[in-house]
This record gives sequence, C-alpha cells and structure tokens, in this order.
Amino acid sequence: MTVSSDFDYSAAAAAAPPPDSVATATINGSASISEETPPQPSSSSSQSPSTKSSPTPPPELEFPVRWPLDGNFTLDWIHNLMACFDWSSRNLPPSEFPLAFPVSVFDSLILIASKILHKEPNCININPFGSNSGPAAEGAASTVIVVGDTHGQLHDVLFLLRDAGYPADNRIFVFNGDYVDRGAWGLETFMLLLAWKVFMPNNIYMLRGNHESKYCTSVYGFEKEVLVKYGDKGKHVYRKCLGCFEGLPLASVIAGCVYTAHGGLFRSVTITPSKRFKGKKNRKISLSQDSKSLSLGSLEELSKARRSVLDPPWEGSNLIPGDVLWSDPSKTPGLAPNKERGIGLLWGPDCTDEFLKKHQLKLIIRSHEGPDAREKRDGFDGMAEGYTIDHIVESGKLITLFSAPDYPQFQATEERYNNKGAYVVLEPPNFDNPVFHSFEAVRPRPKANAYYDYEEVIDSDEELDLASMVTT
Ligand SMILES: [Mn+2]
Repeated sequence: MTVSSDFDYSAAAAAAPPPDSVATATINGSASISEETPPQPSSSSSQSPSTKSSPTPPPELEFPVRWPLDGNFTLDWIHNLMACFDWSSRNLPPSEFPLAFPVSVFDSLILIASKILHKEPNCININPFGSNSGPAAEGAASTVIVVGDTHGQLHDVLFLLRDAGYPADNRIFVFNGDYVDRGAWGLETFMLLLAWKVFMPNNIYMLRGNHESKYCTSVYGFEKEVLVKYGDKGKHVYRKCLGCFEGLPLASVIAGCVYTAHGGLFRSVTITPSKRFKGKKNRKISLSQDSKSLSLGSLEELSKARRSVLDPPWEGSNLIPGDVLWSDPSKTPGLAPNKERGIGLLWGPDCTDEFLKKHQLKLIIRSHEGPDAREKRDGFDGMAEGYTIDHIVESGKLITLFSAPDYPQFQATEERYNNKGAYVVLEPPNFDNPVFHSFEAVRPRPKANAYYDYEEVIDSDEELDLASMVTT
C-alpha cells in the first residue's frame, strides 16, 4: 500500500494508511491503523508525493504536536509525539518536519530539557532502590535498562522502547550517548528522548556521546539535517541543540556497581610537581602525554571535570571529558594515547580491574564502537549481536554495547554489516548480571537521503582528522 498524496485535510478520515510497517512501529503496539482505514483507490500518482502536497496524518494523531496548555506532559502526549515522528518520517519530506513539530514546540522542549540536564552532575548516581516517588516504587527496586549508540535510527529506537518497555516508575533507562549523526532522524531521536527526560527525569538518563559535539555533527550529518528540516530557523535550532549537548552528563554509576559512559575510562589530570617546575611555558598537559605519565582517573576527578566544552582539543581539566567520550578498551595492559582516534585513551584489562576495585564496582558498560569500528580491531569480537564482552577480570567485566542495528544507515556498498543492536537489562537486587537483548533493525526503513557525504567521509570515527583540531 502506498502513501496517499491527498492534501485535503477534510478527507483525513479517508486518507490512505501509512505504509504497512507503520503498524509495527505504532506506539501503543496495536497493529491496527491499516485495518481501521478504508482502502484507498490506488493510483500511480500516489507514488510521487514529492511533486504534490503532503499526505494527511491519520485522525488518531494529534497533529501537529502542540505544547501542552498547562505545560505538563502526559503519557498520551509523549506517545503522540512518538507517533507523529514516526508518521512524519514516513510521509513528509524532511523540509516539512516543522508541520509535525513546530519550532515553538522545539524551543519549549529544548529549554526545559536543557535546564534539567545542566543541573545533573558529571557522573550520576542512579539509585534504583525505590528513591523515586510513585506507586510502583514502594520498596521494590526498579529494573535498569542500558542503551548504546542509536545514531538517528528513529524506528529502531521506537522498537527498542516498545520491546524493553517504556520508562516507568519501575523501569529506569540509561542512554549512553550518540543519539545523532549518520542516521536520517537524529533530531527526532534526540527530541523524543528529551521528551521522556522531561516527563520522567528520574526514570531516564541521557549521557553524552562524542557525536554530541559541534565537530562531529558538522561532519556526520546532524547539522545539515537540522538545517534541512528547519530551513531559515535551522541555525537557531542547531545552536539550541549544541547548548543542550553541553548539559548532557558524562557517566553514571548504577546501583553502586555498574559504571556507564560512552567511551569509558579516563586519565588522572593531577599535575605532577615535575611539570610545575618547568615553568609556565611547559605547564600545559599535552595530548601526547606518554604512556608512563598516564594514570587512571578516579570518579572524584570525573565529578570535578568541566563538561561544558563540547569539542576537542581537550586540555587541562577538559582531558577527562575527552577521554570519557572517546576512549576504547585494549587487550594490552596499561594506558596509552588513542592514536587511532587522535583523542582519548586505550586502556587495558588491568585498568578495568583497577577501576572496578578502586570504586567497588562490578561492571563497566560502554558503547562507541559499531560494526565498522570493530572490523578493524584485532583481538576484539565483532558487533554482530550488538554487544561484546571485552575484558573479564578478577573484579568484574567490561562490556561494549551498541544499539543501532543495520548500521550505518547509509553505506556506499551493497554489502552491509547486518549487525543487530542490543540493550542490557540489569535486574534487582544485585544489578551485576547483565541480560542482553539483541534485536534486528526495523525493516524496511523509510527512504531517506543522507545528510553527509557517506561515500567520501571515512566510515569510522577511528580515522577522524582530529589532529587538525588540536591547537597546542
Ligand atoms: Mn561514539
């Protein structure tokens, strides 16, 4: 069934249903849209919506999204928002996105979400033992669900939320960053998570990824996506998004035993006396710090880091955010500069053990490496199932979690990774025995154009030309 090109809003009830796959992505899980809608006389003209006016949203959608009159979100409001994004992604050209989500609604959402996020500490202590109010919290601890990179794959995120269960009084989500870039619906993905954040600030936590930065979004599509979707308001919208990215916290500790961050571990930034003696000229902490002078940072240091600078180069106190967002595990013991990426660290199993021991933790869950990155990493498992167990040490484990299936959305060759995405479920009372849920991509993906030159841009973060950004 194809999409109607009717633009007559009075004909809404008779408008053709969205493509079949909408039913599977319908927010309430009822695959009913196409059944309720009378069949539409089909014609070849319905194949070319771009040459005619936009199709009509189904009557059950409150469309466009309107800011609630009293300023308070309801569950219905959030579900309608998700359904509107799903529908618009399938039926409207990107430049008509403001018809679904007017800039005034964007402004209200980003303002209130930014305020909440900026107030959160660098490393959030998540306590699932009933500190949250609400009827379901009486004494019972919440389940915690950890999610890795999503990269603008709206439909897969909608599936994940439905599959895992939405944020609720007994269910807390921790998203590990990289909401935007690569995929065509970074704005929708980020906005819907922000909406959940505003609705239930203690039941969903959004950490920053390295792609929540000016540099990455200018290379990998999000900036252009926003400019295309919002036209002459695009610059304003993009600036507000960057401001919001600055507020995203860097890490979390779940139930006192699971550390999560996008990249992972980080260095200590204590300035050694020998550096001070050399006088001011040599006081800078160089990115090329050699392995011997590197030591593992602590959660206390992380809590004191300044996170409000988005982009590399990361110097001084900003070395910690750079490491947290960009680092990768290694099979080689010790800490070393991450030469492949040009920023961040490589850390060995001994560091994982040291960090877990020092903070009495059991598990590290980090993200940041998709199937493309893993293809080039000797000694590491691929990302076919959406997760890997990278270090098994005395004190616990290190896991990489990646939640964008069939990634990246745009590829120059026919051959795809066909990777699954995964999320992790941590159950009370111990939270230290991760249960992995792998899932396939929602297919078919609605057609979309990329917002970056995916044939030219290198296909992994690994080789980013960050050297050109380092000004020291
Ligand atoms: Mn990343």
